[in-house]
Amino acid sequence: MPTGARYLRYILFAFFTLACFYFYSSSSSGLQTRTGTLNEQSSLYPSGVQGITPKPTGGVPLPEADGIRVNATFVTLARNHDVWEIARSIRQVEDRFNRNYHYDWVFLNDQPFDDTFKKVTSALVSGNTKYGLIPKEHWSFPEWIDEKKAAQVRKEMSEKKIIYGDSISYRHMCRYESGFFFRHPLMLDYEWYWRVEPSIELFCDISEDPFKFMADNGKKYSFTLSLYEYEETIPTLWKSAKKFMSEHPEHIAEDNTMAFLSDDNGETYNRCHFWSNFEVGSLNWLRSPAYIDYFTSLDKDGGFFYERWGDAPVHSIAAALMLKKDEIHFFNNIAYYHVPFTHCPTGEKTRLDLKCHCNPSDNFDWKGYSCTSRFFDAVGMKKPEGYEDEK
Ligand SMILES: Nc1nc2c(ncn2[C@@H]2O[C@H](COP(=O)(O)OP(=O)(O)OP(=O)(O)O)[C@@H](O)[C@H]2O)c(=O)[nH]1
Ligand SMILES: [Mg+2]
Repeated sequence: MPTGARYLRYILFAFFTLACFYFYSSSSSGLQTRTGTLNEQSSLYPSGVQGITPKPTGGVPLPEADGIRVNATFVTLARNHDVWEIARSIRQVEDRFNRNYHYDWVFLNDQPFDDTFKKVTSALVSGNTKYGLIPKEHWSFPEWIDEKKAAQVRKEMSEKKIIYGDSISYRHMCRYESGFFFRHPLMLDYEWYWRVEPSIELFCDISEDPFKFMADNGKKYSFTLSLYEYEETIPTLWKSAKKFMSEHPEHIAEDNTMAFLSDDNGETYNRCHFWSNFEVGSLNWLRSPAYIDYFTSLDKDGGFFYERWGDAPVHSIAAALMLKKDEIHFFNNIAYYHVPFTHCPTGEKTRLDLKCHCNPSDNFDWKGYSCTSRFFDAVGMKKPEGYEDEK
């Protein structure tokens, strides 16, 4: 064959390949554009759903998820101005874990998320991102609350300089995290959640999927840090919890972790709680009649507004009373920071294997103000080797 004709055939072949490639890529970006348009037309979504952004297809190729994933999502409650602080958290979660798994991420807000928030977060998350608006009735005073009385409490707490004592929005936030986030329409698609707050840090690789670990091992609630609650924020919380216990004995687990909460077999509360700014847990448990009865009972007692009950003691009391001991898990392997406390795994081998960059002497677990030691005692677990050196 003459050389010129061969070249012509090569050129035609290259042109045809390029044309196919162009057709394919422009049709898939067309799909993205359609989705983008859909995102803006919130009327097409069920109420409370502001938009869904599929995982990014452009840019550097993502590593494939290794192994089987479970039906789980990250969830973050945030305001638009939290964007750069949550961006830092997402980047760490992605680098240490989710880049290999691509789990979705649900963002919830009492105000519509703005374009910057959506653009920045959807670019960072390797899974789908979903943006939800919180319905007004989940973020306002319920009709049984006397707002004048609540305002008086805020004034008094502010005078006493109790942290967030004067804040209305902080109270709505604590009530929402206690009783509603898991019922948002976007969360109904999932069985497991991992709560992430702005400005957290992860210090080690997460080598095992925590969602799958929970599912495979019959766990329903987990924590990395625990501590004592401020007494002034919860003066009647235990009274309310005891009322619930006497009205609903059917919801109390036989093999519970009361010993974590109380030093006198339930008479008084020792204020120990799991720190809920980190949680991996079962949404089905939170949506169960037991938990809903518990939240409804507490909510009617009014302490979210007449005091300043935090979602951390509320979740913790529920987990310790209504779950079996072995359904609560302490993640030693997840090294975590939320101002001002650090959980750095106890055990040098773990820290080296997981490429941790935390200083073990910052580990809060075995210090005086932590309740983790009590948790180990309450569930009969042996404390890890080396814990005495970290006291
Ligand atoms: N949409 C929305 N989110 C809020 C509001 N207040 C707090 N949040 C979010 O709720 C979560 C808990 O609030 P934080 O302000 O972190 O409360 P905290 O952890 O007790 O206190 P810090 O020590 O300040 O972090 C975070 O994810 C916040 O972004 C609010 O008014 N609206
Ligand atoms: Mg926080």
